[in-house]
Amino acid sequence: MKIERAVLREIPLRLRERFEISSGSMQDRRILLLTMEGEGVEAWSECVAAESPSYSYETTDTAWHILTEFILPHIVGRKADGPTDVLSPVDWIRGHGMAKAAVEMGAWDMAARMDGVSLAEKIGGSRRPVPVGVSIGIQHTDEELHEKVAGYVAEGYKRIKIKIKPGRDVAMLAGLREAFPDVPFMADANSAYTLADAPRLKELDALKLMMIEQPLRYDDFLEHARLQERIETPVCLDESVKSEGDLALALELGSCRIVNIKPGRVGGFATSRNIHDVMQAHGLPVWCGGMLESGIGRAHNVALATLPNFVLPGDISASRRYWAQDVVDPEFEVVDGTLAVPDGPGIGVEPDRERIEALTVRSAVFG
Ligand code: OSB
Ligand code: MG
Repeated sequence: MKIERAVLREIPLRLRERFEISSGSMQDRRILLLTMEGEGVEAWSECVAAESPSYSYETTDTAWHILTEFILPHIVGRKADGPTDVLSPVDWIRGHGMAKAAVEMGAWDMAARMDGVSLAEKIGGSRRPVPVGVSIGIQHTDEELHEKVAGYVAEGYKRIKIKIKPGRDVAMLAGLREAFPDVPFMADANSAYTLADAPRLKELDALKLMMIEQPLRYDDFLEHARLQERIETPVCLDESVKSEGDLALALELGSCRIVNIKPGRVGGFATSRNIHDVMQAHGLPVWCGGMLESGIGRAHNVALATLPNFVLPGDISASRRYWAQDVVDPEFEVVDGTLAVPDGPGIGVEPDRERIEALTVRSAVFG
């Protein structure tokens, strides 16, 4: 495949509600969208870097820098052997997986469109539809939290993820469990705790959570293993796992029993698939995480979640849970706790080109 031309754009998109996690909060997203043309098709992808370096060291601006200065000039106009070869000229770049993933995932969309098949089919996924959950940011009162949970349960979401931090954890979750005895809950701490908090995290065992996500440091494996030895609630890693090597270490040490795979965090679909396969071989489940994407990134996540070991509901919620108006047509809707997998070519949803053009605050063209 040959990418003849690429356009990187930044668009602002305001979340309907501020989203707060233990490491920061966001409302006004600055989203990078990438369009790549070649082989008679136009491919779309999204870079999931956030505005500030709290979840990851990457930001909208570092991704812009890496993509425009170091990646796109070297991949546009070059003949590649397919999506797994597109980034070969920039193999030397260390880290910056979110910037790299935007190109790699766009190349998969291009390959799918060239074959006239859906992105899900191109990457080998067959689960249809995909089960989904929702992630609720930190709420300041239990009343607000209970109201939100009741609303999402009524909308059919198959599991509810609650963001926690010290001071908004055990008592808050115990209250939720009492009010909603049968709802599948999980908690995500985004690294808000240390091993010294193990006794408090152990109290969560009584609440029968599906898992606790990334309780400890964003780059730590040993302490997660020590914690997992001491609690029954399965530990799920998010931030810590950015490569196959990270996963190997986590499995060797026993740092987790579940992994949240975000294709942007791990550098694209190829590594996502490798992580998926290794977890499957170990008899451990994975699920697809989210980064408050627009419909373009969401379409890529839906495709990934069709792989067989994505047995747990993902953080892939309806467009209207995030945006007053999404940038794709049709928008994503949740029906019976699932999202339909688009079956048109590539990502299978139409980017709203006019609106994207009107929203664009900066663009860079290659080729
Ligand atoms: O830790 O999973 C996370 C959003 C931004 C950064 C980190 C996380 C999240 C979410 C939201 O939990 C998931 C979504 O896109 O719905
Ligand atoms: Mg997380």
